[in-house]
Amino acid sequence: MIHDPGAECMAEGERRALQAERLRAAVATAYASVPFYRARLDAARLSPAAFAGPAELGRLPLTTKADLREHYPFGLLAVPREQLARVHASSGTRGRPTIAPYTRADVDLWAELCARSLALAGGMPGDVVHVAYGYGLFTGGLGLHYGAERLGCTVIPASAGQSQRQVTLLRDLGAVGLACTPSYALHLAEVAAGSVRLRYGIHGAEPWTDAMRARIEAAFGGDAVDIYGLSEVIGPGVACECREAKDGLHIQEDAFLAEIVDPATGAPLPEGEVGELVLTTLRKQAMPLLRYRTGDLCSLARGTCRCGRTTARMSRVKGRVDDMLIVRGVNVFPSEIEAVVLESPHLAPHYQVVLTRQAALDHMEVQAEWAGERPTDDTAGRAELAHRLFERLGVHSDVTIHPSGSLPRSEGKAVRVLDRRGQA
Ligand code: DLL
Repeated sequence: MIHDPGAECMAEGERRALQAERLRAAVATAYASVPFYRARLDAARLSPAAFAGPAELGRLPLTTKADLREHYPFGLLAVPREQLARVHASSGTRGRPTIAPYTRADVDLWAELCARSLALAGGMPGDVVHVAYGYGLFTGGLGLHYGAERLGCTVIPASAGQSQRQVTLLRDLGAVGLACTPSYALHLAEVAAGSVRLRYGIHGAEPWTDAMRARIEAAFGGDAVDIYGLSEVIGPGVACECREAKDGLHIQEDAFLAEIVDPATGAPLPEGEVGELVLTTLRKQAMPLLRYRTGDLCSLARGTCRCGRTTARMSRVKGRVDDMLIVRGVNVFPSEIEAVVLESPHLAPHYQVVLTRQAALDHMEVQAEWAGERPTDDTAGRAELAHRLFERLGVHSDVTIHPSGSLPRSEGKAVRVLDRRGQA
């Protein structure tokens, strides 16, 4: 089921024209209502009246998280504060929170985009949808909640935590859809031990891999799709995979203009290349963002999808620009470590990476967990994992494999990396 075929299956030319019109309007509004953007555009000698649209996108200055921090909390509003219906905030723990303000129309748009996402996952009106993303300032819980209501579902606002009770509710209330982070889905799967069957899961807010998808789908029996978003831009619902193809996340292009740039230089990259995702909001009122650097690494693909949608698709997020680990000079993404760990049927889908410095050299330890009984002699198992990690990453790591159930489990975004290199 496609929730809004008009928006999601638009002909390419028609979409380009719509985006051009909305982009020009967004630039004009930002210039007229946000002093920060007026100063930026003036400095770039760019007059909204003369702005030609997407062809000239590269002339618009990039906006960064630092700009948001600098104008904390309400310095980038394009409407009077009284017109805000809601404020969420990012889950970041470093420094000031990043504020996500919404007008009533923004909340409405967000609900619409999350309804489209649930439909992408295979959701239908009448479904029981269990939302186990955190409720509160984090956008996951309320975003999917409003989306499921908009689609006409029965929503169970479980929020995160109390996993045993979650499993009881999932079973007793007959949920067919589960919304939570992929790491929490795996934990719930463990607690449910095969007692919960689902039609679909809609998982995001942190990077994950196809190997992890396979584990989640095997545990619950349904489709597990990837949903992407960030608080600053709107929350979940910016993009979502379709259950038919699971081949990239459909970007809601009537609401966002997506580009990929070189994270080092900010220069636009050709289609298909991996770089940093940059988003411009085309319909947001409270805090319109022009060319916002998400910090997320992915690539874009165009063309009609098997599901019938024509929207551009972003690849899974490979990691964040600032999450890339540099270990002895080698670039390492935690997602690559995950892929290697999950290739082994003897290991559980839980892992952690600990970085330390030993004799002035980076030292990486990968901690994994046995899926079942620990073998009496685990030397071969450890050597095998260390070898496969070296083949994939090009850098040596020590491997520890803990007994089943001993690594920490996450209820929200999983903490995969403990970087202790700065500590004495
Ligand atoms: O995580 C919004 C969200 C909630 C998305 C529920 C999906 C589901 P923030 O807390 O502001 O918002 O964090 C945004 O999380 O820039 C990415 O780095 C990361 N992220 C979000 N979705 C994905 C995903 C929410 N599907 C930041 N894959 C983003 C990988 C993701 N990373």
